[in-house]
Amino acid sequence: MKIDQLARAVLEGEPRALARAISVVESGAEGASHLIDLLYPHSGGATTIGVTGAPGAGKSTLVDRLIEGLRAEEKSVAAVAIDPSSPFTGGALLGDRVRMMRHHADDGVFIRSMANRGRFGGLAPTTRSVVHLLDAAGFDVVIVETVGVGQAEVSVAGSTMSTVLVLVPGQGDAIQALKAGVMEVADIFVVNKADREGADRMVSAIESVLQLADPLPDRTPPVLRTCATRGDGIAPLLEALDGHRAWLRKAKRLQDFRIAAAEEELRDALGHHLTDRAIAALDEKEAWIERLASREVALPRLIRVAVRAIRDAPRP
Ligand SMILES: Nc1nc2c(ncn2[C@@H]2O[C@H](COP(=O)(O)OP(=O)(O)O)[C@@H](O)[C@H]2O)c(=O)[nH]1
Ligand SMILES: [Mg+2]
Repeated sequence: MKIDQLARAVLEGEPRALARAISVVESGAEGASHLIDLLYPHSGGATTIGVTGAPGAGKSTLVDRLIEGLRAEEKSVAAVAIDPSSPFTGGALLGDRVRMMRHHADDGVFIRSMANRGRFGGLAPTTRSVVHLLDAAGFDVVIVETVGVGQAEVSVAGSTMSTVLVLVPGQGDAIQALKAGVMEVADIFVVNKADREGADRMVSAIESVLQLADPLPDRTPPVLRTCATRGDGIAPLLEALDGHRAWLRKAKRLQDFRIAAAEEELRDALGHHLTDRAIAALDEKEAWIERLASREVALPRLIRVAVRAIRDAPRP
């Protein structure tokens, strides 16, 4: 199938075309840029939600419940997991296989796991492009599951409209460590596994850190309790997500978010693109790195050499 045909099939919501298009984008195969060029203008209509937290916090189980809740509202949902340690299917094998099977048979649901290739920031290199693609395909909601608790890991926060940080009882230390920066990490806090002891203490720990914010922001993230395995607390979570979106739509915040997300995406992609090109263009790369390690050359000079190498390299 030609890329133009593939793009058309994606826009028509053909599930097999969508799976192929994602593979093209993920692999960076020939045609990936063209495909993104064709589909990106059709994106921007979806609601995007990031779900992040430590491995095992229950993110996939929670996403599964969110899908269920959103389907009940007749919204179509695409979910991408960038957590090779526990993809959706893994959770399904351990847990409620039948429930996931139902999602798989549902045309209004698309689920995909992606490898994050060791990238810092919790996002696979091509995740943002895949989200745009799912958005262009017409899904009402796109959910991205990523691993991370600290600020540095939660780069997903910049790329989805609403970010949910999933914590579990006993993770109070993680929250204390974030201190005042905790506001930037999440729009909604969820204490999952509320069936376990210490959920209330965990909620208080988060709330007390949120109160440390100075100056007080115009919105304090809500702290909710869920038990994803039982499906408890999902309706309030969906309501909180609606509430956050309503807040974003006021006072041009959504537009500010889109501008900030676009800049972050550009910086991220450009950084990788230029790094790859510089490394490819650099003559005797290993020798330069050895010289850097042995203090024969300092970083500013090596950067100048690399930039010159890009400039002098033949056009790709
Ligand atoms: N007790 C309890 N276990 C849960 C809950 N939510 C998820 N789990 C379990 O925690 C484990 C990890 O869940 P998973 O969704 O794969 O976590 P992820 O790594 O964050 O995606 C699984 O065995 C789930 O069944 C919950 O609310 N209570
Ligand atoms: Mg998971």
